[in-house]
Amino acid sequence: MIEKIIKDLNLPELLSKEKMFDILQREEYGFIPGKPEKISFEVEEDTIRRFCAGKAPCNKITAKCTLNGRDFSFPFYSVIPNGKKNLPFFIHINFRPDIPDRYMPTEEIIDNGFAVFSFCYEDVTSDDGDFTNGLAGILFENGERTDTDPGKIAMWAWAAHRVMDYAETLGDILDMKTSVVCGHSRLGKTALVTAAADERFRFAYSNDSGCSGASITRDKRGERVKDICDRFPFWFCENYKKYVDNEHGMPFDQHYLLACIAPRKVLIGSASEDMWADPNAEFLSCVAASDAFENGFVHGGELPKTNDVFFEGDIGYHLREGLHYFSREDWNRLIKFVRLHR
Ligand code: GTR
Repeated sequence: MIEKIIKDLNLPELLSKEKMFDILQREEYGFIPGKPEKISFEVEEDTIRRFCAGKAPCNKITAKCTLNGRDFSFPFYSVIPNGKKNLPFFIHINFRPDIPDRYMPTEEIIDNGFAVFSFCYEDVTSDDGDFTNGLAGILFENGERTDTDPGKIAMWAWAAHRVMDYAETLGDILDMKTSVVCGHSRLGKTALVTAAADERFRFAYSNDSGCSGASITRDKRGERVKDICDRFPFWFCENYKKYVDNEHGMPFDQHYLLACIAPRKVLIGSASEDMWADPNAEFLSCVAASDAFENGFVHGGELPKTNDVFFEGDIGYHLREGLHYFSREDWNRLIKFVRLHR
């Protein structure tokens, strides 16, 4: 049944990672800005006093970058269990700078033996059409973009790369082979772009990322390219507008984004009541990207049912019950997937 659905979608065939990621950047997200010429980190220790009862201090770190000869800084946070080595870790791209946060049960993450870094996406650049502030303001004269210049998702992904630059400075405290980037919704889209662009991320987790994220766009229910370009054109490059009401004309679909992360691991999370994102379309992307992975997607051969968990392959999928939200249940499943594939 799944094979027939996939066949009828007439998806573009998988290409080399370089070709696919070039198309995605040119037509959808814009080209991710380059590495900063210079970067340094300023660390404020114990930002939240007695955090986690002293088990895991929370530090606030400022990344100080020079890019295109101009200075740009943004804050992020680390919570790292004391006295441990070789810790698996998350880089969580979040909606808020709060620690803990309703999308980030920090103490439980720590208790599971992980370290966690996070930043608030709007501390990098605003979530709107203003291209004169934050990182956007450093990149563009007068806030004007060409057709392939980065949208906001590409800029938030760039910031996640800078957090990884910091993680690399911590020596044997972290297990660099178990680095996970994760995010919810628009930031789930961002997590996938982050990992597609940078092989230092060994795992990517997209939670309810839907349209222009994990979901196959062709014949998708809920949000369409038109809806997202009407409300959030600034998340993408200008070229993406060409595909409004022209989804079958796209020389790519979202399975390219997942395939770009191979041979590393990807987990896609859906929520049963999130029809705007479309759980079936998120599942179909995993099926369509499967061949790019050494151990492809292992599933039940039918469209997913609530509480299905398919963790065997290098690309995994789960369908949680409930609404559009990054819940503890999602985190617990993500932790399980990472442990299984570590
Ligand atoms: C919605 C948007 C989705 C999703 C979500 C979010 O309004 O249409 O694509 O990204 O926002 O980020 O919360």
